[in-house]
Amino acid sequence: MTFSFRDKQLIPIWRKLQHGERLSLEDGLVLFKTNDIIALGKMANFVQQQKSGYAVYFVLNQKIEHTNVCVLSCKFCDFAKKKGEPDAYEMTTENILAHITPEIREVHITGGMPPDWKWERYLDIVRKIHEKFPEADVKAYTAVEIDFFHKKFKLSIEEVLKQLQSAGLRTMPGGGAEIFTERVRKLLFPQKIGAKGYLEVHKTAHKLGIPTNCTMLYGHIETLEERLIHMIKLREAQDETGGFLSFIPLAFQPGDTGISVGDGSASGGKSHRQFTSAIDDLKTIAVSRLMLDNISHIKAYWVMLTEEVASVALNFGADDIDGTVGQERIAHDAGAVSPMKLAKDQIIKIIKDAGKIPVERDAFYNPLNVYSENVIGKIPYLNSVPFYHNREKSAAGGFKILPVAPRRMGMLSKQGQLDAGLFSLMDYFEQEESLELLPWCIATRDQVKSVMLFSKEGWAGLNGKKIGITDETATSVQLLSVLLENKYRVQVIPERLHPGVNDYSMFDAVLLIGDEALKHNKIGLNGFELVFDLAKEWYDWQKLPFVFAVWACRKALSGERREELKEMISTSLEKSEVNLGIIGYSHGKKIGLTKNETKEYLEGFNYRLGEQERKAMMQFRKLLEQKEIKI
Ligand code: V47
Repeated sequence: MTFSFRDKQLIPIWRKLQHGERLSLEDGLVLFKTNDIIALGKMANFVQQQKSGYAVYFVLNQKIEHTNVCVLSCKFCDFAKKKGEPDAYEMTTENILAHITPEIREVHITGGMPPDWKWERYLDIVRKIHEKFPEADVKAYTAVEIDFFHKKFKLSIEEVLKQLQSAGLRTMPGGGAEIFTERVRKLLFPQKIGAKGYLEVHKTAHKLGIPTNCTMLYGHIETLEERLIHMIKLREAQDETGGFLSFIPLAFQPGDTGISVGDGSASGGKSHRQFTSAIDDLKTIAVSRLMLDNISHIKAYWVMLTEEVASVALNFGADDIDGTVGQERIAHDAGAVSPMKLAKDQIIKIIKDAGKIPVERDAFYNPLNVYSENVIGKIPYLNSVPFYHNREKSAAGGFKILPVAPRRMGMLSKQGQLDAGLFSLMDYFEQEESLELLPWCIATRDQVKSVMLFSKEGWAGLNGKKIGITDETATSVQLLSVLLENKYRVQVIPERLHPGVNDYSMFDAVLLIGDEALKHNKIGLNGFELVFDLAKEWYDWQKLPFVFAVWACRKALSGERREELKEMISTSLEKSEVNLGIIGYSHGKKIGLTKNETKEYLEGFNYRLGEQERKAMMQFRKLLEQKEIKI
């Protein structure tokens, strides 16, 4: 991709990005200070498209702010009230339930910290919502609230989270991070936890299988360096746990807080109160997309940005716009001019107007519905790159590409929402009646390196043991189950792994696939001495290749569109095959592979469906049909 730079200082940064290299604090400052806003936006959009294609996510959510009574007095907050003040309120669990409707898929709970609530009341809110609305994921309580519970109820942070998890908590919101420097903390929120406390709570949650979001409150007294220090601290934490789902830059709403914007102190008078500028908002979204290379999603929170700025932000690196929200007070009490809620149709319109694909999601970013025509699914792993190389960058072919985990691709196809895709073999088997097989696949003859069982025991020793299995695809799970039952004759206790969380210590073995497996195949997985490559296990046993995924399109797709699709796949593959090391380079680099390792890995696949591959598919199907135990 080429475009012209008016600010030549951006060119070395662009080179780094194209090579998948991480940006430094100094790079971040250049980005923040540039006047070349268009180039900045294009770079961020480029990186976003590598991660999410044309998708922009939203969720049908309801915000619940259960009380505004708070023992803290943070300078930037207009929401908090003291008990007994005229505008103070406290909701009962029944009040809360009355705000939730059956179509809601995420309930986002955060509020003040009142002096007299009992622990049971917080648990009760989560439990009752979960019981009454099991389809809605409960995203509850910020790190600051968790820390408050820990101190007030004398429970460890882990215990607080475990009890909430048993009550039905699925994820945690990112609020309360503010700015991670002690200077800002002392001036604006001296009673609140700082970076260390915030990160400790989030890392503990990740360890327990609770993914979380993270935020940054900007546009008050912080400096640009402080914004970057904040982002880098989050990036380091994400390197450790992988549990952050999204990053949300929160634009400061000045309200009656008495803080003036951007003067580096907390002493501004009311006469200087200002909202952040749209330019600053867009720069902050773009810089966060570029700095936070290991966080999948950047959210343009329309409540604080306004609909107009959020819409432009979708071409400045953001791939999420939050959701319908329902009713919001933290920002509105501080003067936000956005509406209190948005209708689903309005959100879809904003996303479409930005030229993107509206994808309705759950709290874990699993796609539930796609609101666009001509969409093709893309497995987001390195081994699929040869089929799509250069395709994300132009929707010109008429097809829009949606990166999605294999299992979810199968679900969307079942709902009739995809025209075509590289389907996990099990999904193709299941939908054979409505899908037409195309002559391309992802198959291996021997080892695969990216469908791996990391184990504490040899195969025989796994009998009766707990195995963590990936949530992302059914094919590898079924391959494992065939190997266990028919080749090794052992029975295990399978348990689904939580998405985005990588603490596997409670398992005797874990099955990983895709980039995660490839990365750990190279560097090892702590605590798991033995590593089995499932394709090799299959090959040694059956002397056949293994077909992990096949290209297929809807049978109902018109002849013309089908030809366009075939043309797209075959030209992309032909161009890629002569240059596998180069086309996979930046993707490979992100998972720690050298150019040669990437080349060798990609060369290990057969991308065309030949006689042997078809035979292997039939053999696998036969074994599945004979199987007694279903995982
Ligand atoms: O924790 C407080 C911030 C947060 C102001 O995780 C203010 O998906 C701007 O965290 N101006 C709550 N911000 C909101 C929040 C959030 C929002 C949307 C999505 C998610 C998510 C999280 O709002 C607070 C605080 O950091 N805040 N006062 C203000 N005057």
